[in-house]
Amino acid sequence: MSDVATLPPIVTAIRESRRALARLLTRIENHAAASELAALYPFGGKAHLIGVTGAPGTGKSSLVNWMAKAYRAEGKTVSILAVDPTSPFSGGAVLGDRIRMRDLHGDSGVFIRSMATRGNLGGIARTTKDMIRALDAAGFDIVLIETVGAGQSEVEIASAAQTVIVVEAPGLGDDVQAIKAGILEIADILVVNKADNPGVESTLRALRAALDLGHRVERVMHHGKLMDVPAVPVIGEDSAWQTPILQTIATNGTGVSELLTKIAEHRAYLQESGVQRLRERASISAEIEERLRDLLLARLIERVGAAHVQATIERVLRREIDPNSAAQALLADSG
Ligand SMILES: Nc1nc2c(ncn2[C@@H]2O[C@H](COP(=O)(O)OP(=O)(O)O)[C@@H](O)[C@H]2O)c(=O)[nH]1
Ligand SMILES: [Mg+2]
Repeated sequence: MSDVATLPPIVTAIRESRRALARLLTRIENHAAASELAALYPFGGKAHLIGVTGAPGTGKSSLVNWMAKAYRAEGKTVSILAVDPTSPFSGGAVLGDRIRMRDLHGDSGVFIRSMATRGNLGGIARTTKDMIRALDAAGFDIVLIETVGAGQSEVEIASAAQTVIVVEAPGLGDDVQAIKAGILEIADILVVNKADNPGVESTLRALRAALDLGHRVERVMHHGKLMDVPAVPVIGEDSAWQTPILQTIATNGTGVSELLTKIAEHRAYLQESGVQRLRERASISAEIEERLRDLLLARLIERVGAAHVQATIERVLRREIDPNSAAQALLADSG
C-alpha cells in the first residue's frame, strides 16, 4: 500500500489537498460520496480515533484544543471533527474561545471540521462514521471527535471512536451530568475538567461511586445481533481496563500530558487484549445490519408502493387489522 501508484485518485487528492478533503466531507454530509467512500475504505484503519463527549460547557472544546497542541508537539498530525452546535469550531463560541483556536488554524498538521447537526441525530451517527473514515484515509495520526453527550444518539456517535473520553466538570449543578445522561458506561477514560473550580472532590466521589456500581459495560455486548460476537475474553482482573478518572484544567493545559499518556495506554490495551478487534467486529456487524434494514425497507416500499403502505396504516388505525398482520401482509405483497 506504500506504492503511491496504487492509490485511488480520491485518496491521493485528500492526502495532498485540504480543499479536496473539505469538499469530500461536504459530499459525505450531503450523502453524495458513496463511490469515494468505497474507494478510500481500504486505506483507512491507521488513525487513533478518540471521542471526547460530555455535557455542554464542561470544557470539551478547550480540552480538544490542548490535546491537539500536545499531539502536534509529539510530531503527530491531528484532525478534529466537532459534532456540536455550540462548539467554538463551528463558530458558536465567545470571542475568547475563537482567539484560543487561532494557533491551531495556522498549523498545516491540523485539520478542523465542524458538522451541522440539523436533521435527525440517528442519521448523523452514520454520517459521522463516514467522515471519520475519510479523515482516517487522509492519513491523520489522530482523529479527535467532539460530541455533546446528551443521549442515545451521542452515545452512538461516540461509539465510532476507539477511545472514548467522557468529560465532567464541577459546578454545573448538583447532578453529575455524565451519570444523568447515561454516558458514563461508554467512558474509557473519565476526565474531571475545571479542576480549578470548587466542588471537584464531590464530583470525583460521585464518579468513583458510579464506577464501583458497575456502570462500565463492554460495548460489544450491545451490538452485533447479525453475527455472533464472542464475549470479551476474561483474562483476569489485572489485565482488564479499569476506567481511570483524571483531572484537567483546560484553560491552561494542566493534566493534558497525563491524559495523553492514558490514551496511549488505552490504545495499547485495546490492541494487546484483542478488544479492539472484537469492538470493530461488533460495530461493523451492527452497521451492516442497519444499512441492510434500510435497503430492504426501501426496496419493499418501492415494490408495494407508498400508497399501499399508507392504506395499510389506515386499516390498522381503523382496527381492521393488527400491526403485526399488517407488516406480514406488506411483506407477502412485496414478494
Ligand atoms: N475555570 C475553568 N474554565 C474552563 C476550563 N475549561 C474550560 N473552561 C471554560 O468553560 C467554558 C466552556 O468551555 P468549552 O470548551 O467551550 O466547553 P464545551 O461546551 O464542553 O466544548 C469556556 O468559557 C472555557 O473557557 C477549566 O479547566 N477551568
Ligand atoms: Mg464544545
